[in-house]
Amino acid sequence: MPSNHHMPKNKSASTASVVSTTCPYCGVGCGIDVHIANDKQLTELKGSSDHPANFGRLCVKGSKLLETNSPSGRLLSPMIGAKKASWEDAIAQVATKFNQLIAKHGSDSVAFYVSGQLLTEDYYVANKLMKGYIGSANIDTNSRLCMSSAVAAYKRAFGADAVPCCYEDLEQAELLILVGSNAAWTHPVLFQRIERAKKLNPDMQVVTIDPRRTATSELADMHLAIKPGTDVVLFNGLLAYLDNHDAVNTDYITANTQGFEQVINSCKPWTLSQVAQQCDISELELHSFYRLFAKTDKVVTAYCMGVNQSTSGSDKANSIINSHLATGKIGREGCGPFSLTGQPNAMGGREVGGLANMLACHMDIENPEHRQTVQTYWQSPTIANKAGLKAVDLFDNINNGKVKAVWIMATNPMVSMPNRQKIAEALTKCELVVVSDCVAKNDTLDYAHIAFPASCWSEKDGTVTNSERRISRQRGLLPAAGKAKHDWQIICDVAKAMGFENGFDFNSANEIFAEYAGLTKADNQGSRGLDLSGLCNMTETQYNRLKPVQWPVNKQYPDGTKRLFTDGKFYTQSGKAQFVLTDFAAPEQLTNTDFPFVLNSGRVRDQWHTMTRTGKTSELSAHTNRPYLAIHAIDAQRLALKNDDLVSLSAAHFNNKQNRVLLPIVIDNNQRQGEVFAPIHWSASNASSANISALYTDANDKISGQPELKHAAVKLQKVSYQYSGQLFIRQQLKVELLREYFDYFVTCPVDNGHLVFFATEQEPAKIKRDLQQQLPLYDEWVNASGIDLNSSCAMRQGVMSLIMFISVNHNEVDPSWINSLLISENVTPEQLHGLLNIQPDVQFKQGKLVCSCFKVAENTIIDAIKGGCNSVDNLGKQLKCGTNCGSCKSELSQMVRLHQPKNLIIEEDQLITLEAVS
Ligand SMILES: Nc1nc2c(c(=O)[nH]1)N[C@H]1C(S)=C(S)[C@@H](COP(=O)(O)OP(=O)(O)OC[C@H]3O[C@@H](n4cnc5c(=O)[nH]c(N)nc54)[C@H](O)[C@@H]3O)O[C@H]1N2
Ligand SMILES: Nc1nc2c(c(=O)[nH]1)N[C@H]1C(S)=C(S)[C@@H](COP(=O)(O)OP(=O)(O)OC[C@H]3O[C@@H](n4cnc5c(=O)[nH]c(N)nc54)[C@H](O)[C@@H]3O)O[C@H]1N2
Ligand code: SF4
Ligand SMILES: [Mo]
Repeated sequence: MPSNHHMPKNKSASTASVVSTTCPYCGVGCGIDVHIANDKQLTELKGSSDHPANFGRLCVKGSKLLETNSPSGRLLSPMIGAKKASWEDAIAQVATKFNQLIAKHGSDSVAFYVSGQLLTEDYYVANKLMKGYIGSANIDTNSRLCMSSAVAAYKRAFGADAVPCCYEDLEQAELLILVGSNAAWTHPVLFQRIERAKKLNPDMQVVTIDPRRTATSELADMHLAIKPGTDVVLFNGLLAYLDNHDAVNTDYITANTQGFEQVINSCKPWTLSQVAQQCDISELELHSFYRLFAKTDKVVTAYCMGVNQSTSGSDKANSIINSHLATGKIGREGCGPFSLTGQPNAMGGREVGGLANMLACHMDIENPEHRQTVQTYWQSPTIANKAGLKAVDLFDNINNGKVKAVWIMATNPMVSMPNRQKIAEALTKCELVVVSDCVAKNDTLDYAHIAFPASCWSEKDGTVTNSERRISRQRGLLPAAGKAKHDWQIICDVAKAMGFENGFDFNSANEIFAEYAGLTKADNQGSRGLDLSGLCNMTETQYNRLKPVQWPVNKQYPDGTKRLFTDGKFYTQSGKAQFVLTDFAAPEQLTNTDFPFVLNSGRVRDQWHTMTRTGKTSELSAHTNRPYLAIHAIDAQRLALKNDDLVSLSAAHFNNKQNRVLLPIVIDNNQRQGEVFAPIHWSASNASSANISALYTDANDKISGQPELKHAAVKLQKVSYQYSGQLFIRQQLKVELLREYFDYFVTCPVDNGHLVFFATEQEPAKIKRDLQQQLPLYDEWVNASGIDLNSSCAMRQGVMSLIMFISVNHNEVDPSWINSLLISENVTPEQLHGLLNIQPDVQFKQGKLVCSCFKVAENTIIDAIKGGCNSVDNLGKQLKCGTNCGSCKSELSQMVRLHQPKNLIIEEDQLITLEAVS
């Protein structure tokens, strides 16, 4: 039992305890208190009121962690091919093959591709094995797709990958600019903190910069819907404006920075009218934004994937940093350029050296002294002396045969890397593909020769670092399921089997953390900000009790450090921050007459990445139960498309029918014309053709290597099938089977089973026959057919187990209605009649679910608004929606704006914007 890893807050009798841990999803890094009964059952969960990231709040993903923590779908045993294997055999095979390849082809013939969802301790040993023992730097991470531009920009400007700000700065700012961030959905608890700060300080201004209007823009006083990819122009223009209007801080520039002259000269050509034209926004809007920045003392610019995932991602980030350096809006309360990290431990990975172009603990591969420091500390047989392959290049080199074995941990590159076809080819060719994952099936596991079962949240034990440099403990609450082991254990076992007994003889996460903290101290003497010398010699108990703390933690700052650069000193050789020249470059994947639409991509509120965990529960699937392509009404009209029509998407480089992408459209004027948006979450594991990664090319930022995942050029073609339908079924059908039956499908969980949306050319009678054959235990089939409709129900041992509608006119029914009848043992004749003829009971005409916590749906909310409920607060009072996790509040605000009889809120909004301008 891992009970010695617990930090019980209270223990009553011997049966119940409460343990504090952290959420495994986003980079906000919320603390969570979990109630455990009898050391084995997680009974209740809530936000830790004393965790400085969230002070008790949780978003909907965090608050549903217990619902997604079931053992179903877990990988419980090592696998060699399709067969269960012993740990000994699986480890031995991996170690032997790695050693053989290294002996024959050199250390660069093998690689690790890891993840910002590993804990710091896992990451540390993976990096140590590759760089200090195998002797290659071929370890890269999915953070390449996520944070690498932000890292490159910080390093260029500050001499270190050091985030200057803390969360309080977001609340203390008088002007908060959110660039390429949909924080309302992606950093929901931070967003709620911002919302609250704005309420407490009505003078606080929020500006969002995003080609799309999003849930986040609901809070904004000003939204700049810039043309995608033009952020550098916007911020270079800002710098020119600031200089022209005496709004730069000359004292700060002189005392603490270098390179201003050159940069300002390069920005001067960006006049207001030129910026407005290039960014495709009005001069008036632009001017008011620039004025606001110039006149406001405390400004935070927070940015995320709309900035990083671009061929000019590093320059975008540096153009933002330049504006803050020029005005001295950094290193003090409520100020700074603040890159929001996506994954729970993207920051921890950056700390230990998880990227191919860094060494460890913020030391550089190219620096011989740093290499010496690390090798001496590790007492390792070797040390990598040149940068390894970054993600895109790594898969290229698997494809060209130079890299012959890859070990993928805690990431699903088949779905998340651009150019899916190339990733598939690489993994097919690769002599050895090893995958460590906690689930039994995802698109990448399909290619694994050997799969290792990893422990997951609630079992894993170690530390993570959130967006504000805060290290928190993620604690093991339960023993690992089945034969699963912790990632660090698996890595150490392989290392030992490869012959590296000495460096990997760890018995606990604490031992690894101690070694890591020691390395941050080695030869540091203030030269590196990442300094954990204050956490070096923790006992097991101290480690287990570790309170969330922000690095650096050292003699000078024993309780950690909120804000960096308060003294104006940076980690560059001169100690001064560097202005960086940032030239505007258009995205690489440009539209043309054949491929006229920009494809933008991103996240939906309740799903996490490739859905291996959040996709398990109906509660997180109800908000957005299928993938979609959002398109402006005018574009839709031009293509004669209406809501729910299926379109096939293709890109110039993409000519593989098997990998085609087929999505239903949603008309949504929050897109700019000519631009479409699709969510990233769906894959071949749950849909016929919804994984959009195939549409993006390898285009990536020259400096950071981060792929351009927000800007592809695509063509849309309407695709029609004669029939479409919904199949509700108790048991999950294999996707391979669904692929046989339907031309298009997507499957999601509902409370009492599964729902498959589908479209097909196959005749309803044939589909029914196939299903009957497949499901011999489903008896008592009843059918009805009308002009539009075929419906069928089937019972299994007297229980309603299958309900299917097939429609010619593509009509749909409300899933919650059907769900209420599924698994029912006594469906009345009236209900059956209603079912077969699609006549739902009145209470099931509510539309889409908006509030997942209290299950409040769209039409109920609209009725309330029309009935006079004129604010989010009042909706909360009347319907409870938005009053628990708050994730839906920005949508509620949007709905109030849209449905309120006199559109009062819009007028209020405009007033605020006008005030800001004047
Ligand atoms: N619900 C949920 N939350 C998550 C995650 C999740 O999977 N689900 N994942 C986490 C992770 S790892 C990450 S990295 C973060 C990502 O968090 P965000 O970056 O906030 O989320 P995205 O939806 O990827 O993209 C943000 C916005 O960038 C905009 N954008 C596109 N092109 C441009 C451009 O050229 N300029 C500008 N200014 N904006 C542009 C898009 O329209 C989009 O609204 O979310 C984290 N949080
Ligand atoms: N087009 C487009 N593509 C994108 C993005 C985009 O915005 N647009 N965003 C990019 C970004 S920012 C990111 S971060 C990536 C994310 O993409 P991925 O990292 O590929 O997505 P995940 O679904 O989080 O994959 C994590 C895998 O690790 C497993 N796992 C979870 N916990 C553990 C654990 O403790 N140990 C082990 N061994 N396995 C575990 C999960 O089951 C899952 O299979 O996608 C990128 N791809
Ligand atoms: S905001 Fe939500 S997903 Fe992010 S850490 Fe907090 S609870 Fe988890
Ligand atoms: Mo990310």
